[in-house]
Amino acid sequence: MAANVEKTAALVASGDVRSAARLMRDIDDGRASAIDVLKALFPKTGRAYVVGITGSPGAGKSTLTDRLIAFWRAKGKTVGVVCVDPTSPFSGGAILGDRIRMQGHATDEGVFIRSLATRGALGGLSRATGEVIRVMDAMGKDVVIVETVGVGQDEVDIAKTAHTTVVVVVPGMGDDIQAIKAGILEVADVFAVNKADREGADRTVRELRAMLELRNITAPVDHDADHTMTKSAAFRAPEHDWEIPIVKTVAARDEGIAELAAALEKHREYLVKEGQLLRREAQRARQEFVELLRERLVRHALSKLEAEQGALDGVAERIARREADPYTLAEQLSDRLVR
Ligand SMILES: Nc1nc2c(ncn2[C@@H]2O[C@H](COP(=O)(O)OP(=O)(O)OP(=O)(O)O)[C@@H](O)[C@H]2O)c(=O)[nH]1
Ligand SMILES: [Mg+2]
Repeated sequence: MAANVEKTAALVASGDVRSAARLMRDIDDGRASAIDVLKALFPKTGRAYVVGITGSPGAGKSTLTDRLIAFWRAKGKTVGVVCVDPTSPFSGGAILGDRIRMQGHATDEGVFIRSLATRGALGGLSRATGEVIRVMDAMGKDVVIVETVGVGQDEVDIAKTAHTTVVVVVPGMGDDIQAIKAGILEVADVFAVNKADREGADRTVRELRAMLELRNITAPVDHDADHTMTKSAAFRAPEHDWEIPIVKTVAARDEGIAELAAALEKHREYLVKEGQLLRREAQRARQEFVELLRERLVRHALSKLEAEQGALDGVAERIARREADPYTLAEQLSDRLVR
């Protein structure tokens, strides 16, 4: 192993903020040296407890995160935060908001905050997020919080890779509660009804509870059943006997945070006791491994193609002109790759 790789890995593992920040930049830029450091760090990871916080824009995710940081810091735990914002690659608007919301911890050495937008990383946002989590884990952070705006499949996937996922909802959605994307609801291990200072919080709690109960008693329902039922059926099967808690919070006033943290802790204990922690890790590992493999194989295949048939653009043009067919080309190439 190159001496500088070893040195960087040792610095990151000792919690050095500057080395960690540089490594994360290298990861973003897709540098090969970053992979070497990640390899060296890998045995030092797997200790952090990863919490995903997701929900609609403006639900109060950053404010909640800020309060959770304070709560855990008071208990002597170190915290890493990854803010993932796929929605504003240019303005960085939400990320700016995230940073402002958490700036009280900016000078705390026990807190490391990092933002990620769509930019960068070859393997996409979810892989970059996984790697940043891993760096924080290697740094020795006890808890890593991942904040994502729950708007698309990408973010849902990211949230799913956390040990525990909090879905933040706000009152006043009234009848629209079924309209929350089933994809987001299905990843919830814990619900936070934030902005509980607003009218309708209890109603939202009741609606969520009714929805969860419905989920527990309904087997998959036909698509032509009534709308509500169809949505509920889309939820993932309950994980054995974990009852999804619903916690009311007023993040802006630091209320309900201890209760939320307690619900998270209870879920962590549940995961450990039921062997689910490893299962979730394996799920994440599987996804990551296949992605890595795909990326490498495609890169390998394309360089082989270029060596044999010229640049990809030329090959594509021949396909477009119907001088070659893509099926045969791909078949031949992958056959030779495997051999
Ligand atoms: N009334 C009320 N307002 C809150 C509460 N928590 C957060 N807010 C406010 O809601 C607004 C959005 O809060 P954020 O924490 O930035 O929400 P977010 O979900 O991180 O937003 P994005 O990252 O942009 O999706 C801010 O103005 C907060 O002050 C709460 O409990 N009650
Ligand atoms: Mg935010």
